[in-house]
Amino acid sequence: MSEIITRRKFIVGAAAATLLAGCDTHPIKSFLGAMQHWNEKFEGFVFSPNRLAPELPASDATLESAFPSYFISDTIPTVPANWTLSVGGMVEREMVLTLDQLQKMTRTDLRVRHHCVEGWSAVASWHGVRVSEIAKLARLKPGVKYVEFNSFDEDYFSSWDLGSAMHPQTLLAYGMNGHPLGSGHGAPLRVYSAVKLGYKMCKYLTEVNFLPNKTGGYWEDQGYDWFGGV
Ligand SMILES: Nc1nc2c(c(=O)[nH]1)N[C@H]1C(S)=C(S)[C@@H](COP(=O)(O)O)O[C@H]1N2
Ligand SMILES: [Mo]
Repeated sequence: MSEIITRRKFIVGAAAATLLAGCDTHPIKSFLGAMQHWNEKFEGFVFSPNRLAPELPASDATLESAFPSYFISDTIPTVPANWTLSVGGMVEREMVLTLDQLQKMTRTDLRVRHHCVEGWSAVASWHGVRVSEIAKLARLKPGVKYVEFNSFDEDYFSSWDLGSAMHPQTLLAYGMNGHPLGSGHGAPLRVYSAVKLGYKMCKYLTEVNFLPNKTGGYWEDQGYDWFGGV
């Protein structure tokens, strides 16, 4: 536990490095405490499936070289050979999907601001498949209430409420700014969503599991707000 907590997170990108210099503690925790209250109060309204977050024009995009890459391992995680995405849990149809299969599904593009609790934000355009599309193909069994995303770097994971995962602006993204996702940003596949803070959006995805129970998350288990709504 303490080893995990003291592990230094790495951040790449000149702008981010400047922003975070001398910022190894988590000043955001009190902010999160305040947010939790806000989330509980507005959750039902904010995550109504009909309510879309406003998307931003291309002119708002952050220069990609200035978009921070933020990951917990010491070096940039690289894509394992024969990478696939497993979809399972309480579903009628478990699936093992290749990147090629994901890229042939209905594509959704999304440009909204990314908010990291460490104090930076940035804008890019993301391209991928809605999680709701994956759920439709897998056919959820009754009783699914949560979705857990798992990653191949250091057992990073995060669990989400089903409503946020099914939101039309929650994607499994394989592209960024018109090109395939780079290793710094979660290649080959990551979660990107208009409705969650950065740490909820698992990069380097390996599994999506539809579950009846709530699990935690890499940062959530260390005190970050579980809901993590924007
Ligand atoms: N697998 C994995 N996903 C992750 C992380 C990570 O370290 N590993 N960091 C999270 C945090 S704290 C943020 S802010 C975003 C950063 O995404 P970016 O590197 O594309 O900016 O990824 C999130 N998802
Ligand atoms: Mo973050």
